[in-house]
Amino acid sequence: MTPDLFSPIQLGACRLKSRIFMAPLTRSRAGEGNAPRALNALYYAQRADAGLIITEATQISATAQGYVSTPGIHTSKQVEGWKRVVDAVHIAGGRIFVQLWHVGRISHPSFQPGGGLPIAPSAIRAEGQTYTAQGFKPLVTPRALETAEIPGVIADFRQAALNADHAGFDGVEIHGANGYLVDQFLRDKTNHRTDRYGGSIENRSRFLLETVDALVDGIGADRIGLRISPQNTFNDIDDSNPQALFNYVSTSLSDKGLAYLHVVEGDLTGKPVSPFDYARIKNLFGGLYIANNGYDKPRADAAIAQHKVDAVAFGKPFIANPDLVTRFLLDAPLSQIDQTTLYGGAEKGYTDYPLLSTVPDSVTPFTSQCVPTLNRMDDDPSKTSDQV
Ligand code: 8OZ
Repeated sequence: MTPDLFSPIQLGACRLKSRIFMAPLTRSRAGEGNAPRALNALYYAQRADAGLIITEATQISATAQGYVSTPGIHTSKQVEGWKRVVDAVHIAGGRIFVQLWHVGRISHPSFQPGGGLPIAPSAIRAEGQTYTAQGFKPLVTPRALETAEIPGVIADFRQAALNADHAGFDGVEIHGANGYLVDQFLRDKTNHRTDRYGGSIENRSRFLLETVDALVDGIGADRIGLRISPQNTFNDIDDSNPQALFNYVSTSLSDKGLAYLHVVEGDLTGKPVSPFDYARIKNLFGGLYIANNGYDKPRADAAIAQHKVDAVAFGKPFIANPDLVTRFLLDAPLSQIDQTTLYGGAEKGYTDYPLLSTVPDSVTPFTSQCVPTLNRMDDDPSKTSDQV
């Protein structure tokens, strides 16, 4: 049978009910201490019909934040908040991965411990602004990480994955896209290092590959996905040869057994892009390929039927349509997003988008299932980091 968006799929340890995934979406509505709150649990539970939810980008450490009110997963309060989100999604029959994020240079001293400079592979300022508690502020020239500091940042990613496991997440997605820290190491516009983390493609990929290995060691490969955006120039990032870079990354990941590779295709800024062979990335990686950026239902179904992609992550459609899966099934019209309520605030434009008023008895034939977490830490506090 030809697969389509509604064909179940095995993703790592999870049997997912459909190939309609919810893409990570920054909404800047975390509670006190950047901890998820009841409102966030409701928002995600409303969208639990997705085959898989990938949460909004979530900072892994105190230096990882770059925007106001984004959630973290490095304090005990944040992990407790996420537990409630995960439980709500599971009770509603959904499955959920958390996106692990370090913004690198896309930050501001007001987010940094002691008001220090943001960290990055190289001391190169990004053109642009970020939204702080005091409004929009220009990005600053970051501080280049010392070689000896890099294992500590990788350890923060690993600890965040362990914290995610503790919160009950079905898995994690490494945010390697959109010009944040991992992407800043990968691409040659932002990485001018002369140590073993800079220069050649192999060296620029080292930070990502060491991070993947640390997470595999922590929670197991089949619970780890990676998001990349080879052609994206959002956040003032670029590369002189993205095809060669991401061919190497895909090949290097091919024997690691990861759950999936999630690819933002094209450029989020809307700039025209040069030809790029995404099929080659899929083939070299060899595992599940999740596509994202501007897909609608017909295009997604066609790409799945032609085996160009295994699943599609939908972003904006999931903001305005908590029942997107039902609407796709019924070919019902979609609500449009309200641009003014994308970031910050509370219920308005977040948990108050309408559902269809009439829904058939059974729209999702079964729920997604994951095998019990293999490496779940028990409740012995000595097994958790001092951050949790
Ligand atoms: C929009 C606004 C703030 C952050 C990304 C985490 O691009 C983001 C983001 C998007 O991945």
